[in-house]
Amino acid sequence: MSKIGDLWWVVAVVGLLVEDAWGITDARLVQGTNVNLGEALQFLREYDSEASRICHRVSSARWTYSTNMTDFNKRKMIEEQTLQAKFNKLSWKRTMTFDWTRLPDQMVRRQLKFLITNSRASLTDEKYNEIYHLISEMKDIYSHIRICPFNSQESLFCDLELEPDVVRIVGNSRNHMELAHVWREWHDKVGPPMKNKFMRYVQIANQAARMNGFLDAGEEMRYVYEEQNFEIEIAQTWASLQPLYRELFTYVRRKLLQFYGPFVVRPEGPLPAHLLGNVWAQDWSKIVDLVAPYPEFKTIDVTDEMLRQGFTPLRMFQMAEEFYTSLGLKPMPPEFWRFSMFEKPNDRKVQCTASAWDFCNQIDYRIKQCTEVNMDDLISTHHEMAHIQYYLHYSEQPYLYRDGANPGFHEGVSNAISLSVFNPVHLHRVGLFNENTDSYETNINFLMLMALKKVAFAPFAYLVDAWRYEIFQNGVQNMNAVWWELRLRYQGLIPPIPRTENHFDAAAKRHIPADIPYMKYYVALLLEFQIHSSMCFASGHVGPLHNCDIYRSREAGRVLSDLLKVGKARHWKEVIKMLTRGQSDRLSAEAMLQYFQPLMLWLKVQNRNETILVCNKQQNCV
Ligand code: X8Z
Ligand code: ZN
Repeated sequence: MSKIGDLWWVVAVVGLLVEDAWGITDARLVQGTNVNLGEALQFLREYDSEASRICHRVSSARWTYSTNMTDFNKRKMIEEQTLQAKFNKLSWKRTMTFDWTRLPDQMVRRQLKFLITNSRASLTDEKYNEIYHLISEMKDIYSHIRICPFNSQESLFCDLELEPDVVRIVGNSRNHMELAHVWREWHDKVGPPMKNKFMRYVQIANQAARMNGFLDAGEEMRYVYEEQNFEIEIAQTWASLQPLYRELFTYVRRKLLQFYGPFVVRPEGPLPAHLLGNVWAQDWSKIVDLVAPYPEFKTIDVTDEMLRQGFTPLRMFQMAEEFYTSLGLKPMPPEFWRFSMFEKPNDRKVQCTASAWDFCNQIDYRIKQCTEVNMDDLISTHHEMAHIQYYLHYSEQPYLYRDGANPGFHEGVSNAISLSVFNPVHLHRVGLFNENTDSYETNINFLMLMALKKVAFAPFAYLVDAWRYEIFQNGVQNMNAVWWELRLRYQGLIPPIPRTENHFDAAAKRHIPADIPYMKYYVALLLEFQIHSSMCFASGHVGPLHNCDIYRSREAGRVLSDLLKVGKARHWKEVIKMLTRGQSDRLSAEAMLQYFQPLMLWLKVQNRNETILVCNKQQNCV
């Protein structure tokens, strides 16, 4: 450890307790003694312009690589990223010379706190490089896994990739033997080769966290939420969602039992994880055909109508822009139209996952999407453009505040917009859906589809980091047993084939080897409905929440832009307070439960003769 590090440890152990503006009592991140406000302001000014400049260079290099995947462009990107990592480490060291908690300016304290936290910069160069390489190696293993198709004896044909092959088979196959085969192949191939690397990664991440004064890396991961009771609050939201999840689960289990029979699905037990239409069983919408409440009523899909009307990718983006300007939000800047990638080019290899980009220079904003003319991609254009709206609205903020109020906000906002767009009432208004949107059966079908996406996702989104927190806290022995304990407790799932500690099934989800936090998706899920509900209230909507469309409501637009322009300048609880007109500052499942209320009533009737999944203390679900 460096000299500074040693000194810091002493100060942290002595432990001066300092209260910041939101009551976080914390001295662990204090090392230096400098309390000169002028110097801190000067440092932040320099940091701001240099960080923005470097961020611009990195995003340009990343964009160039993502839209033209050559070795040369990859090298350039890594060079820029390495420079950025060095800059971050230097900035961290300079920040550590201040005693930020004693500076007499709340905004300065806040920015310095962000600079210090969530960083592995406290590690020696050697360990910093080691953890960086471990993560790259794990990501590499993940992206190079190829699996064998069902019924193939020859390894010659073992060339199925996660995307699109495995994802497509798991979504479309209704042959449980094939599904079990693919499940086994994917999980058996991905986990074991990276298990040792992951164990070493846990060790170093914990060392970094402890040097920063945290108990372990899980506590450090949660610290970005700036809320001491974060785990308790979030557990309470899950407790209130659980009854809805259990009703959905019970209904889906009966439908799967009817389809696959009692040798595959236990009538009153947990569900095997391979039958739900998704590699991780996190989104069940691909099996909507097996579980649709009223199969004779069509589930909404406007793709044919879009094709009939001659839609193009460009027109889909123009339509999304018009959605935002109808709310009184901003049009896309000229650079957006000039430089974005709306379609998959056929002369080069590109990274096709849809994404929205902020080039950190207050001018350049782009979307990259291999758009096809279909309904999913229409929703995606609106979703990605919400990210751009966020970027545009907080562009005047200092660099360190140009982000969502907490890690869930960006996704939460974008998904809240999607709730207005993927919505029979809206699609009717924009002339894409001409069927009757009033029928009870169509509404229940629609809510079921949404529940398969959103309600089914809740326990998974919650448990991924619950698992990570537990591993960081209690160690890496029994990693796989702990994973399946949580999968059973929260999702009611068991593996389709026996597992041991030689397996490492959490690694089947990319965010684990890639070191990407996951709780933000759970937070985003709650926020999505909270934001939707507030905008709907502002727009004067009456009636069920799932029928609310904020299109053309300036009032809803104002609620949204007020939230967006704060960025991360204020604590997210203040932002929620603003959003709820002072009523609450908490993350809450209430809006989500209200949205699904008609489905909940329907499910209760369907399940009246069933044993609802219940887990006892040993986490045995019956
Ligand atoms: O990882 C993602 C996005 C990138 S932010 C593609 N998501 C999570 C997942 O795929 O598991 C979006 C939904 C949850
Ligand atoms: Zn997004």
